[in-house]
This record gives sequence, structure tokens and C-alpha cells, in this order.
Amino acid sequence: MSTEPRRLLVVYTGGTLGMQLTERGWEPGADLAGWLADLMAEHCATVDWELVSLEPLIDSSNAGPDDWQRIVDAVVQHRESHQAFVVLHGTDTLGFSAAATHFALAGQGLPVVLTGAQRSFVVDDSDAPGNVLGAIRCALDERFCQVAVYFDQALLAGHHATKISSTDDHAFDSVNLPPLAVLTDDDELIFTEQPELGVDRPLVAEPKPYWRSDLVVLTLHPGLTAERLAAQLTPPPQAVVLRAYGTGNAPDNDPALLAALSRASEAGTVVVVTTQCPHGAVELGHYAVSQGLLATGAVAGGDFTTDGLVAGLTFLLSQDMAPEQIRSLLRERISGAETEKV
Ligand code: ASN
Repeated sequence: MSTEPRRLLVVYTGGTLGMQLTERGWEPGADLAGWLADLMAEHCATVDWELVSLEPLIDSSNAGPDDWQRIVDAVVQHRESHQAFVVLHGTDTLGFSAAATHFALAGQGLPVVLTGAQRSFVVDDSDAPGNVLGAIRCALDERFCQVAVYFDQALLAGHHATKISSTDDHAFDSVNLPPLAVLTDDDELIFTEQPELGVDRPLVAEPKPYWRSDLVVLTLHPGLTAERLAAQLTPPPQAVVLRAYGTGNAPDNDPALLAALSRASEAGTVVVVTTQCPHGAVELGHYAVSQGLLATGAVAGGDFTTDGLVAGLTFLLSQDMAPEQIRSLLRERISGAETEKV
């Protein structure tokens, strides 16, 4: 491992962190470059760094697979000249972008940290300085070499981080995986789980760029009619993330409901089951009631979040794989993910 200090690239995509208040509400446009230059001069004077802005700057509610790819491209294009990457991003969809960046860069050993803020740097009590400096601290640490999210003094694996509060400084949690590290008030970075080689084993050898696929997230709720579910599956999408109950349960007392899912699977839709619970994994077949769902051809999403599955499925669909190929890769790498972290 090189002992040379890492050269840092900051990739700015937008988000509250650099927003200003306009007549329409908060939107990108504050002088982020000027603020960051002052912050770096005050706290990181010895760091060799560069800023790249991905124009147009966006509220992350507008982010999609094209934007994920722009982040990945920015990192890949600078991987010879820079050794550490911090991505400044809106928090609303940061969990999706972090997972997408993880899948695209898995196995490359690149230290990439996504962060954002709940309040713009223009506000007195902004959480932007702490998050940005913490993210930089992590990205420059020679022990760190994967895609992660830094927020509120914690470093979280990129494919398990999800937004849990629209207002609190503690806006992100790592679901079903302990934080990778915590940053103490004394600026000590304590790794709780060493980033081991193989932890982020790539799903495919040479990933193709992200493109916008026809994927839908569906949530079960008591009283959902088979007609409504069937309408949501017409025409059959390429993939469904099905937010079921508990360990992956769905009602088995309405054959028409399960028939709608079976028809979609037979038509080539990849159905992946996750749980509506904030924590815990899916295990199809654990309860008898889930046998019906299992029989539709649905695949368990393991301990992945909705964010992780949307990004992961979009990644696999972008590889031009046949539905059965995607299902078997999911079964092999995702369904039992609580025992093997991908
Ligand atoms: N709407 C903002 C965004 O995601 C929220 C934030 O960054 N805190 O861009």
C-alpha cells in the first residue's frame, strides 16, 4: 500500500449542503467552491485537492441512473490523478446513489465517500462543515478503500446506508450492517469492521454504464386488491422490488393477488422481495404464508434495503442480462447476503 498522501477529488452534485434560499424554497446556487476553499484552507491546508462540479447541480430528488453514472465516471476518469474521492450529494436519494456507486465500483479498491447535509453551509448551525471534513478525513485514511457514506461521525457501507430522518443531524443509518467506522470528537477514526478484501466482490467483471430501466417498487398493505396489483404490473416491468411484511410474507388467501405476481414473473419480470421492517432480513419459506410468494418465482432480497435493491437491480438490468441470469445471480449473491456481504 502506498504511503504517499492521497490526492483528493471532491465531486459536487448538488443537495442542501450548497443550497441557497430563493422565492421557490431552497435550491442549489450558493458559492460552494468559495466556501470549500475557505474550509480546506482552515482545516486541511496540507491536503492536495481539486473540485469538480457536475452541472447542472441538482436537488437529489431529481437524481436517477444517469446521475449515478456521472458520479462513477467522474471517479473513474480521475483515478490515475487522484487517490481519494468525496462526493457531495443531496441526502434525499443519497442512499440509492451510494449503493449504485458501490455496485459499479465494487472490487476496485477506490476510497469513495458520499456525504451531504441537512442544512446549507449558509446557515449558522449547518451540519455541512462537520460532514464534509469527516468525509475527507475518512477518504484520506489509508486503511479505507471502498464506497461509503459519511454522516454525523459515522462511516457506513455504501450499499447498506439509508436515510432515516428528514430533519435530524443523524440522517443515515447502516441497515443490517454495523458502521464501518466512527470518528471521535478527538478526530480518531475507529474502524469497527475492517474493510477486508472480497467484502465488495463485484457482481460482474466489466460493468456497463447505468441506464434507466423499467423497475417499480411496490408496497404490500392490508386490503391491497388483486386488481390494483395487476394494474401496477401491466405491462410487466423488467423488475419489481416488492416490500412485503416481516421476513418476506404476503397474503396467501387471495389467489388472484399471487396470480398477478406469477404472471409478471412468467412474462420476464424479476421480482425481488424485501421487508417493510426498518431492520432484518428476508427469508422466504420461513413462514408457511410466504410459500405462495415463493411459488410465484419471486427471489429473496436478503438483508438489502430498498435503496440497495433498486440500485442493484438497475445495475444488473444495465448489463443486458436475461431475467433468469439476473435471478440466479441474485440467489447466489443477494438472497443469503446476511452471511456473505457483497
Ligand atoms: N432535498 C435535498 C436533496 O436531497 C435534501 C438534502 O440534501 N438534505 O438534495
